[in-house]
Amino acid sequence: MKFDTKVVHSNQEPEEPYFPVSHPIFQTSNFAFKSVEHAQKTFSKGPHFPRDMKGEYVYTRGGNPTQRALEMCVADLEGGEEGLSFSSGMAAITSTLITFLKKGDKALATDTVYGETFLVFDKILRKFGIETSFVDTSNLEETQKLIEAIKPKIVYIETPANPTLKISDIKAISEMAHQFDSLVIVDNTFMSPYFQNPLKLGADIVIHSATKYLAGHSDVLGGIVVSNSELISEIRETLFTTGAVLDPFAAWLILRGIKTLSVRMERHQKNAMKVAKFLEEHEKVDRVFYPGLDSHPQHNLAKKQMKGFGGMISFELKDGYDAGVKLMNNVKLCTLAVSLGAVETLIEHPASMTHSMIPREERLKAGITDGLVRISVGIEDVEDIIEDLSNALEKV
Ligand code: LCS
Repeated sequence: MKFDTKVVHSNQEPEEPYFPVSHPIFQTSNFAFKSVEHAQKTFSKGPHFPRDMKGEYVYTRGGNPTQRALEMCVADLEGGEEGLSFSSGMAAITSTLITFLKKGDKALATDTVYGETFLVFDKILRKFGIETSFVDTSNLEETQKLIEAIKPKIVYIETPANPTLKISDIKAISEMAHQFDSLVIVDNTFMSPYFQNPLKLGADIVIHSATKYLAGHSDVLGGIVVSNSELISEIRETLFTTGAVLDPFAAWLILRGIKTLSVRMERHQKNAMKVAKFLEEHEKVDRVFYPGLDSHPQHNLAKKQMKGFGGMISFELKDGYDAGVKLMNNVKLCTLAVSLGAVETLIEHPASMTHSMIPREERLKAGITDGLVRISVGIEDVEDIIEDLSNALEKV
């Protein structure tokens, strides 16, 4: 099946006995055994799930057919062997990291990762004796130097990064990291599997906050990890033990969202390109960061490793922090909210909102300036989005 067919059908074949067209929600905490022998056979399989998993479920913390349909659907979309679902993107990230890191290990991460991802590395893992070095992974020379110096167990890349839209070269970094047997993990939330497939570029593990483009409607939280079956089995043991599982209804909502992923991503991108061009011309805007613009510092890399440029834009207002606050307080159609990747246009000011927990100096070093604004361009009529931004910018 081609990608646009997979989003609709992958792992959701109508099945016996009722052949429902919409995949069922298995809203159950546990599964009955026909006999002790059946129970023994089921328990003996451990954390390794066969691809065609039927009648082998025990307890929804360890697997559920609705979760499984979603996991295998996203695995198909990413070109990986197997997926694993979690209650949120952060649960997926944390569970994956604690599976492979132990006391004394070193990690390397992109300096401008999502705020809470930064805190997992910098606060939680550090507390357990795991040191993370942050670097601008869009700078290959610096990244290579650091990989050689610390020989990290894990190289964690977010590309495009939240919220600077800096792009890191997944293929080149994977090659560097693999010389030291590091595991390369890529957060692919911003592009979705429609526009970027990190495993095909050499990464070992891909992670999504399914809350964003995969689900797409601002109505559910979830996280997905995709990799080979061996690594997924290891992460599944962590998930089963620590318990950040995705509820079956939430899994179903994400599966439903994915059915329109291709058509939504096309529209997000078309609208974002027009909004980015409008902002680039605006007198109150200093700079616009959108991978689709010629002016983006890694525009050529974006064209090489991504199939499109997505729906996320960030831009710098000339008048800094206060201008950002004024813009936020004057938009009407654009919703002032965190999160991203939804049908609605969402706007936020990282310095006063999502990244306010990062010390100012560190924030500035990572390129998150006081006047930086992030916009997740929705699928509304683009003229309405531009009119709203234009009106609000007049008041800045
Ligand atoms: N990775 C990226 C790139 C994200 O943007 C987020 C959330 C996460 C992981 C975590 O996923 P969650 O646990 O929320 O499902 N980003 C958010 C943001 O920029 N504003 O609010 C949430």
